[in-house]
Amino acid sequence: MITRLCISAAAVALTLTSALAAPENRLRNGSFEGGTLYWHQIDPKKDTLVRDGAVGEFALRIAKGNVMSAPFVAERGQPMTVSFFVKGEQPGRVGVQMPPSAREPGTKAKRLWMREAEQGAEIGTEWKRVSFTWLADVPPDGIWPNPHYLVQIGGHDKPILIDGVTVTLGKEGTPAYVPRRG
Ligand SMILES: [Ca+2]
Repeated sequence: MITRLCISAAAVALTLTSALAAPENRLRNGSFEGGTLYWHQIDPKKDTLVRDGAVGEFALRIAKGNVMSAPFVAERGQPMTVSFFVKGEQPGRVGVQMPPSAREPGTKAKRLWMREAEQGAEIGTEWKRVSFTWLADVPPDGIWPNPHYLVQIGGHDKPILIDGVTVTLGKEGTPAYVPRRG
């Protein structure tokens, strides 16, 4: 009886530790189940919800160009990682940027619309989880005092589907979607 109690207590402690260590998703609506709320640069002619989710029912199909997430709060100077599921309708490439949420400091720091700001991966026609890390190290600016960043994702003008977008503190990607708490 005493042994069993000890094991239970250990199991409870382990569960609590895992819960505390679970990464927090800084993005809202990364699974597109609530429409495209919290996503920007959405053009209804190019960017559509499709019933082909990697997580839940819906994914976002980007026919051309890029979409932008809502700004999220980063930790100044720390690595921030975006992870998501992606596939193409034919093999291709996904390109991702993580610029400051204000255009001017982003451009000045070469974090927006610049080839060197982009990271990417080859994609196929099956869902694949990819992750990319940037340092949230762009200096504060008068018009951009706080470390708010956003994620920009596109398929180099070939149609791609994305789902389960998760932004976490640190260098580790998340192997699955992390629903936003609260
Ligand atoms: Ca989804």
